Amino acid sequence: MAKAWWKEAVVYQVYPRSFQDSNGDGIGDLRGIRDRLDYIKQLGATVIWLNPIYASPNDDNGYDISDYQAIQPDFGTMAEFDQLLEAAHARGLKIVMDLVVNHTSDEHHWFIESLKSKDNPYSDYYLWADPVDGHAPNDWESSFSGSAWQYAPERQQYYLHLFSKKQPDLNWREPAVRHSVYDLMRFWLDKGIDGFRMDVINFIGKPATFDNDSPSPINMPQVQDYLKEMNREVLSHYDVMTVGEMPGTTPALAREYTGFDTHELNMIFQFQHTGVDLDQKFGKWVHHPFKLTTLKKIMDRWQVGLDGKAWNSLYWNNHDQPRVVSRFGNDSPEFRERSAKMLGAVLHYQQGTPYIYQGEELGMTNNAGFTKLSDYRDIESLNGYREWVDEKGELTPEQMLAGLQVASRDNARTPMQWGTKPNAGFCPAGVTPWIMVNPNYVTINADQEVRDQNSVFNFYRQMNLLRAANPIITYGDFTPLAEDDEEVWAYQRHYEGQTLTLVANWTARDLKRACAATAGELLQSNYPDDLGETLRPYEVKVYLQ
Ligand code: TEU
Ligand code: CA
Repeated sequence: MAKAWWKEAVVYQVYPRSFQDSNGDGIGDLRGIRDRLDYIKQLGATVIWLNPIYASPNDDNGYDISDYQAIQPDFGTMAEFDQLLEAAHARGLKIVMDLVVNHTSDEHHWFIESLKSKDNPYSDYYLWADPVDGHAPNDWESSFSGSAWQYAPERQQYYLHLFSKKQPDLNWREPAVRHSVYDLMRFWLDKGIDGFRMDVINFIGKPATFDNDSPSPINMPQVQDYLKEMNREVLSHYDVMTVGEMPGTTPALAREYTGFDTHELNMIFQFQHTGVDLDQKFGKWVHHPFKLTTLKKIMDRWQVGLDGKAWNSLYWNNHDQPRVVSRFGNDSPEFRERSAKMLGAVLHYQQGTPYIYQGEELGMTNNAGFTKLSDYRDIESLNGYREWVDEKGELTPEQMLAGLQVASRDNARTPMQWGTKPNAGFCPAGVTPWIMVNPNYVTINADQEVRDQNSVFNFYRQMNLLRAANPIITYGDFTPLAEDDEEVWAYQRHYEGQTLTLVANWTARDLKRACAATAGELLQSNYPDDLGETLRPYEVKVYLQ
């Protein structure tokens, strides 16, 4: 398999709002990120992905962009961005930016113009449709509750918004839209950034007309034409990495979007594994226990299905997902660290580029103490409550609040826990952060974990060092083991005559398994010794032979 720097990368995701406040307004900022670059370097990550930092009215925390070539004032200035990029590059760290071009903010000047009339240069920049019998053209729903159509009296038409009504969808059929996007991409690439994470990029294809028989606007064939054009026009002229965020994809689709010879993207974020515990009807607001075999089968299909043909991204967490140690591990004081390390190893020793979401390397948890609706900030959570409790009345306030505690995106958005100072060192004492700090910062924080050789942080650091030293971790192929086991996750990797074996106990009990027997040199484990076939609670062992 051809080598590439983005295959060997370890990406650290920074959610700028919640990373480090440098000027005492309770909001993380670019200076704050710059001040913490050495921490990211020490962890052994090689690439930083920044969530959107562009000018935005903040209806969806920056995913509603009003100017792609300006910095959100809360975060700083363009000069500070340039300094951040330079400081990162000086440390050998690359920076990947979020590219949000399925939609803009309704306050972007393209939309302001588009709204004015049906015959101006921006009229067709968005997806406008005439009312049908006084109603929206079809029954599509927004990801953030309610209809995906909003009536605009100015044009006496509806516009499409697959997310908030302040996030109108762009019309990619219009060449001027595509070329405007390519221009803004070049603006950032010419500054020297190292790639893009592309927001819901498989949603950009849309049907030419809208009615109730319109095909789903996800994974339409046009998406591939647009991505090939984008690659030809822009990406192929730079040495950058690309990762497309793509809900609703399968390994077969991923082979098309990211195949080594298809000239679209390097890798995608898929969502099959993050769907295992969701409800058919209520989605993320009602959680179900899931079988380990279901989760393993999904991951195995991606591993085997892409091997040699396309490239996987590996993630448990991001700014949209609840904290993995609370979701798939065990966040009780007894098992939090062990299970956080086990989850990290199970993910990072698979084939693909791993993504670490800020705080994951500390084993940060859900449940910051959000008990009432006003503790939440996220539009998806607030709209979800309105839909299921206030409008449909199908969940009680207690049920919905319980659902939010488990699944709200705000679980991942609480401030980074740097130390034991008030506000966890995220912002100065006496300042109210934009969202609550998890009170467990007193025991879970970076200062302590960096010093403690047995911490989750140092386990992640060790994984990154081992990856850099052992090409089998990046390039080895993948064979699942113990596929029908409901308690143990095990697999092997092979590369140039070497075999790497991982065995992990997903339970809080001792287990005995033949596949856990010593298999070469113990490369990494979350216990100080090796009991062979006996696996202790959440034990993970990685052997190299
Ligand atoms: O998310 C897209 C997406 O489909 C989901 O993960 C969604 O955010 C939600 O959690 C479904 O329950 C991307 C961004 O990552 C997200 O933060 C934005 O809100 C969204 O696009 C719109 O730009
Ligand atoms: Ca600030």
